[in-house]
Amino acid sequence: MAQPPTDTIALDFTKLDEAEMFRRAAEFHSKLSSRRSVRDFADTHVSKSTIEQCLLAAGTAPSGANRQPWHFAVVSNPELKRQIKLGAEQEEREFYSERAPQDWLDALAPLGTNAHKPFLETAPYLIVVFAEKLSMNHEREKQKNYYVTESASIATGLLIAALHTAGLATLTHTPAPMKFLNTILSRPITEKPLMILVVGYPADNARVPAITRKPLAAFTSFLE
Ligand code: IYR
Repeated sequence: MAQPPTDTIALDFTKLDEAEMFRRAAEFHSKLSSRRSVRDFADTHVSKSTIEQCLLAAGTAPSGANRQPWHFAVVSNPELKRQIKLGAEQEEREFYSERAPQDWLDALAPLGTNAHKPFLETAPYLIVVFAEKLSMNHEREKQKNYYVTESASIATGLLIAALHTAGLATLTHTPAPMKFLNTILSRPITEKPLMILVVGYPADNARVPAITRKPLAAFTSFLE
């Protein structure tokens, strides 16, 4: 059966000359290359309105069938942050002492990570990203979503870029398993926790591991 025609609108698009295009692309790369995952946070207040603008940027992400299958639980409540820290540290203790194979522990050694996650209480915001496997349609019936992990991950990437552009530090934190986040934050089991984004200012004395990024040729192939 033919699909009914979809409403369309004119695309808002401005064509740039090549020099300007290159300049903007290089500037964006330069801006993003100063982003680092931070594990030492200050407890300095961050304005909610800035976080909201960054979330709006995340919400522009493309998604499977435009279902926008993401939920961001923005946690600044100290008691909830404390519960998340306790839950994450419990998982992490098991990870570091039992679950992680030696090769994984070896791979993490240069980052200096361990089961202690004080930043989960220090940082002003924890943004817990959930991917909505099912959502409600207009008739309040459950409907399956598509490319849920991909869509929510793209939105999260945009969120990280937006927060960095706004001058905030972030950490993607993935205690595994993460089901405890559904319980603490009262999210339905149809939502899969993807990660915790820790957001705030870095501590004054924050240090980060000396890492390098792969050169372009190491992660790209051009088939011309
Ligand atoms: N989730 C643990 C372990 C960890 C795993 C990877 I892969 C990292 O890049 C960093 C940490 C933790 O947060 O300590």
